[in-house]
Amino acid sequence: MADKKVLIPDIGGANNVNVIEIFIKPGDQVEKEQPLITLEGDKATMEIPAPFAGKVKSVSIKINDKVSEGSEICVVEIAGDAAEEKKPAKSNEEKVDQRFAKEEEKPVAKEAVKATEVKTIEEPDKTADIHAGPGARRLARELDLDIKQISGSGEKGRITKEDIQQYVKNRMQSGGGFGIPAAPIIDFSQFGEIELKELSKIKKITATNMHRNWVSIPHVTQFDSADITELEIFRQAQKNQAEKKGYKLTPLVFIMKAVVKTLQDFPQFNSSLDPSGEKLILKKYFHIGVAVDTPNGLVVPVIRDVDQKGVFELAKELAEISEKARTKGLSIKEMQGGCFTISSLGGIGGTAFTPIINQPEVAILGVSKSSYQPVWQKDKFEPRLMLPLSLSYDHRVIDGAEAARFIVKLCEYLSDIRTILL
Ligand code: CAO
Repeated sequence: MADKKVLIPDIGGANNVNVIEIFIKPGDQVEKEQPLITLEGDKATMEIPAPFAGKVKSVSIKINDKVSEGSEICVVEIAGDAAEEKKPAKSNEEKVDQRFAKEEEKPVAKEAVKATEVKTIEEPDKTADIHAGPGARRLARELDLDIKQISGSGEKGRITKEDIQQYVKNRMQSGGGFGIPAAPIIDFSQFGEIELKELSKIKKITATNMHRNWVSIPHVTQFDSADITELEIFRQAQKNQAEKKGYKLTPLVFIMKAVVKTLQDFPQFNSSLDPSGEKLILKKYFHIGVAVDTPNGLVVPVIRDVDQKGVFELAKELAEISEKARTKGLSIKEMQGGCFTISSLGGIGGTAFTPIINQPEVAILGVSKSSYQPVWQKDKFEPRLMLPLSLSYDHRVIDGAEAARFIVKLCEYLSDIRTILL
């Protein structure tokens, strides 16, 4: 065992060069040529590699120190054989250190300097003005990234390895991982006045989930319309009773009941794909997620055991949970465990939309605004209240014919709500 000082080697005559990165700390085991620190001069940055392997005993410099050739970087304890091997060359300890500095460090350090310089010469226009250490540049090259596209978070905008990792992560999230070119970064202020507004936490989470669901699930949307003329007569007759108790009896709770009945008829819609992609997990419970629009964004509380509840109970629960979602916020538990989601825009308007499946579910129902339509009945057109429905399904799990049968059956139940009792 012997302690060796590691000194700054010949760095091409540069003096008072800034230390911008230190990769070691006392106790670290370093390998020969492993980068110890990064220096930044006027025109280039360079990593100083370890001249030998060993254990770091102490680090003699700190970030922003100014160093020149011969400045001490650290003291490294080298193991028996390595220490012995070096000793015969010079008996004097100081000379051994000098030997390492002059004869071993120099070629490696020159290599490092050379690599940086070559990069600058090879691509003068592309990267010479980019503030990044050789390690970051190397990583960008290995990942085949254009370092000019990456913004640096380090001092003076220097690009760090973490910036590169974050850039890759962002690209993966924005579709880069699917071979889709990342969207160009545009400075909109060149076209007119703009304002930057931070997205709410809910909107950020929704964005991530929606994007993942959209790109990872092969979606197909099947459309149909349910004749809810009779259902509406029944709902109007019951509405006051609910209002007296302080909540609204909207079409949604009837749709929830009809959906559950249809899920019982078509169990593959009440399932999740096993992570292996080879099995279907069929659920024997019927928890329905309902998309709720809140000032902070979209949330999906889950109403549990809808098969065991009546429409009044569901209406009360829906009123309470949507109020909570809009005012106090929901707990994670209140948003977990859903089997199938209903997204109703019926209170707002529109004739159809393509809802995005709420993974790990395999289907979602979009409900649009009902309106009176002329429908051919035997020998004449009659005004019927028609409810537009949009069923998006995961085509890995559900075939088109099954989806068509599901929505047709759902429309039948809604056309004569008594049939859900059968
Ligand atoms: N057709 C016609 N009228 C409808 C209807 C439909 N499909 N659905 C609801 N209505 C009526 C209701 O009867 C109610 O009218 P009255 O006040 O006269 O009774 C009115 O529209 C408003 O209903 P509502 O929206 O308050 O209640 P709801 O039970 O239909 O929906 C909730 C509750 C929480 C789902 C809803 O308020 C909501 O947040 N919807 C938005 C969901 C959303 O953002 N989805 C998009 C997700 S994907 O981006």
